[in-house]
Amino acid sequence: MKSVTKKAALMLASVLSLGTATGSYAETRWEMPTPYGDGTHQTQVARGFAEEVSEKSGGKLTINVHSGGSLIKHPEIHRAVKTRQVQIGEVFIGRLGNINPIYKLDNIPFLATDFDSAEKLYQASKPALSKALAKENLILLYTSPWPAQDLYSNKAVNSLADLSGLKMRSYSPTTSRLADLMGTTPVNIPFSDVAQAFTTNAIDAMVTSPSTGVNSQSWDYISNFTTIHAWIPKNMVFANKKMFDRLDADTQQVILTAAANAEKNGWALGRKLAVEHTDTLADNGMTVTAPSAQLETELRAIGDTMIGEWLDEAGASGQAVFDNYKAL
Ligand code: PCA
Repeated sequence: MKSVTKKAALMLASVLSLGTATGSYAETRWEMPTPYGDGTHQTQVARGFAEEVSEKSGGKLTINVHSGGSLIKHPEIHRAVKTRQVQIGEVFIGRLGNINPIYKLDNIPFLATDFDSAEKLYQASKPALSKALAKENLILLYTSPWPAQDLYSNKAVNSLADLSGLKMRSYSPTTSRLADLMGTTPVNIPFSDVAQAFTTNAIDAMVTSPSTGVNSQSWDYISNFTTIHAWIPKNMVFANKKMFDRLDADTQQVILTAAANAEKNGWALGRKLAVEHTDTLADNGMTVTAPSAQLETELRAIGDTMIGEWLDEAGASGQAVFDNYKAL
């Protein structure tokens, strides 16, 4: 089915099911577009969340997960939930950086590079994140992290000079800025096109998780993996506030509990896969190395620049989040 037709059919089905009384209650269906494919832990977490809601609500609310941009493409998911084309959705937070600087914080390099720090940064930024979403009539349900972002290249990278002039994949406004500061040219490529972009030389390098390498079998198209652990970005799942408010209190509570469980599950998986997937890359023949002292120093200096730029852009509320983080 063409995606527009499929979309229309689903929306019609949603409307019809609202009015269909089965037993003593009206059954509701929510459509949940997600950006990444079934092989990623993010989609597994989303499916677990949806199953828990369907089960614990006794079928009162069914959430249909449409993974890999199959119902709505990643760049459109945020707006689709805002405009109630769908009731709930998942996005990579950093993509929304141009809407509100709080979304950019999710991709700032060398601020929170291990999972303990990333959890603190999340706790420190959560009120501001929820507030930013509330302004758009959205309610934050859960976040789920990716393993730390490492460097993929076709040669050993001992210093930034080794990357000079290369085309670097970017996936958010912040990573485009990072590519600039690294002396590379940013090229925006969605996850689904990464393998092809490497084989057609549209890009020469990227910074992403070992999981994304494993999910796209990166050993087929790239040789080196440098564990720079630059930041730990997150996906978030949010619902349209009006649609949420329409549910009865019990169903709302089922969603909130399932969301808290999904968040726990996602964070545990992120931690676990960081190790497992790095091993998988090595097992499949990629050269996995720790960054040299020089590369590390150069990258940290870029991190300092970007933290400074973010604080300038985010103003007093950004400073408050930053101070909260430092205090934790
Ligand atoms: N994988 C996703 C986002 C962050 C990550 O580790 C991607 O590369 O698109």
